[in-house]
Amino acid sequence: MTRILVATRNPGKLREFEEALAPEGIEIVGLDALADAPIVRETGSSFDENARIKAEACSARTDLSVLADDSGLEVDALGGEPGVRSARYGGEGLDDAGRCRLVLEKLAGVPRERRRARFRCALALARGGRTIANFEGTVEGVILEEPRGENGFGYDPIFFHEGAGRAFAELSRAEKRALSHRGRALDGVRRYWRYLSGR
Ligand code: ITT
Repeated sequence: MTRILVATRNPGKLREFEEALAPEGIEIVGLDALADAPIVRETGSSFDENARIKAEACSARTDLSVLADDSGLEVDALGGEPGVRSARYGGEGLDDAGRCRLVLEKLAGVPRERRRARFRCALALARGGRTIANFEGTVEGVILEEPRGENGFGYDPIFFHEGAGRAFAELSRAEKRALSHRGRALDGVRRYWRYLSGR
């Protein structure tokens, strides 16, 4: 069993990592396993850069391989916002539901054909303070008029996937994994891991 530390404080992300990587024989440990976890400022201007910043800072403090995720929602009609600010959109006072409401308010009156959006996920794999591989995944969708569904986290209730015909928050975890930005990026991690282990 290989252990990888996933450098996230987001429980929704952590669960998705565990479920995608367990079948590969990879055991995920969270940031709690790091006695002096660094406070990382996400100062990068891209998802990729922020994933590297998080992965490198944490991997400098452990012998384990570290995977970090930076992800978010880009809404075309909002010029790509919330983008790299997805987790803090609207300020510290808002929770996931509040951030979803804010996006819906900003899109009030915008017709469906102009509500295109995508989730992006950048993953960085680091050892000893250096990034050794990067992975990314994207999924296209449309922002709904009202939140739908109870599953997932973040902006899942307002993100409609046209192929599935449902909001991400209406999908099971396995269904979301098969379609999502993070699922696709994690497919890259799985392939890389199999290659490294000669499978
Ligand atoms: P860590 O930095 O500790 O990993 P975080 O939540 O702050 O956790 P990010 O800076 O990468 O992570 O912000 C990503 C935000 O984008 C996240 O808080 C959600 O609001 C949103 N997001 C990312 N992936 C999502 C998904 O699969 N479904 C819904 N929202 C998602």
